[in-house]
Amino acid sequence: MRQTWRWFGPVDKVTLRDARQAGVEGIVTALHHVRTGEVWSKEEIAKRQAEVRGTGAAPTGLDWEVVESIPISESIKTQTGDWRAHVENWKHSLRHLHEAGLRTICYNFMPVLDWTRTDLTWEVANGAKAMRFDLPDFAAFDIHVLKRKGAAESFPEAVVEEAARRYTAMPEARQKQIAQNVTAGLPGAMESWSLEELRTQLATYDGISEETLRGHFIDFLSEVVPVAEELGMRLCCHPDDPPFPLLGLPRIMSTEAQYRAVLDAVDSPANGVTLCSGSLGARPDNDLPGMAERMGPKIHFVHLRNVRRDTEETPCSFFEDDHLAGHTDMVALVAALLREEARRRAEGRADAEIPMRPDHGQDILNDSERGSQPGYPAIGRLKGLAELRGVMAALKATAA
Ligand code: DNO
Ligand code: MN
Repeated sequence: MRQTWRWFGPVDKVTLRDARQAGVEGIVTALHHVRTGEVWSKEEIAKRQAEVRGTGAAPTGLDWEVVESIPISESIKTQTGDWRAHVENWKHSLRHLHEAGLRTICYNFMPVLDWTRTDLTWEVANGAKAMRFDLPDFAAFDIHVLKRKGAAESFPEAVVEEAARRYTAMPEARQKQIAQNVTAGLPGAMESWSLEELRTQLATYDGISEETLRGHFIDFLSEVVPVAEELGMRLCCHPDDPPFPLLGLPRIMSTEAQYRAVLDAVDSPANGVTLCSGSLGARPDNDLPGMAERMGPKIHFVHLRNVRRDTEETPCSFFEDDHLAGHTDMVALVAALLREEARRRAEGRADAEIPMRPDHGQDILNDSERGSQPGYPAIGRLKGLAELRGVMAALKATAA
């Protein structure tokens, strides 16, 4: 697998030089500064590409290999307002990226939120800081702080009771912190949303069921996939994180069956999957090595990360464990992905190598002093990548 690394652009506290020292082969980035819905211009793409490559005198030795992500506007997801223009702009961005030589495009179709956690710096036993989703804390926020209508009905009874107990003892600072953390995953969203803003956003999904949202997604894919196919590009959808409904919002990319429905609806080599083991792994019924095996031909990009669930129910609390710890059998998963690559090589495909990146890492050693993006520290990710690299090398050596 091709070892890649997410870089948030020149603002990223983790530099390309750091990435190089972590041993990465390629860069994953996006034009985070372009407003959602707008076209990515050729100029802005070229500028980012040059930044990644470095100058003549100081080349980084790296190139922009995967786009993550071209955001999909809320208008497209709800089919309101300027959504048709946004779809055209998305296609336009694809054409521009193609001209620049980019072929692999990751995106997600999560309404309102990207990844959601209650804690960004939860201390694990050895003192490292991990991201955590705590279901009772999240329920306390949803039911008692946000006071969302119907919130109590969306959690198991025992969680509702625990949430009430926690809320009674919850300092206001913690309530604020959860509210802030819930939207911290939004791309570039360093500023947090107010409760009012969040309520307004949630209201735009009133009456949008899982079925409706899937319909909107398929409509979107029916437009963009033919363009990508014609250009020889690969679109790959990142799963919901966590992979269950939150805040009353529908979630449609959380399970293998949901992926299958969307892959079958718009059948094309350009309609593919970003297999994110950390996101999907928060559900005990997602068998990651099996999913990699069965969806293999459609996997265009891989995020390797591991979570440890507190319980075996869905929804549940979980935290981001070390890459080789947690509940996903990472060795079995990597083995399945390497088998897929071998099949592609046997077919003589030029794109047999699947790009992977260590997705998130814990803050270890002096990571917290850097002020990097939550989940994207230098050393924690370097450690994850180094462990995964070892697994890949060992599996390759024993297969040979
Ligand atoms: C979580 C991360 C996400 C992801 C975007 C892709 O697992 O990988 O932030 O990058 O959702 O669109
Ligand atoms: Mn991911």
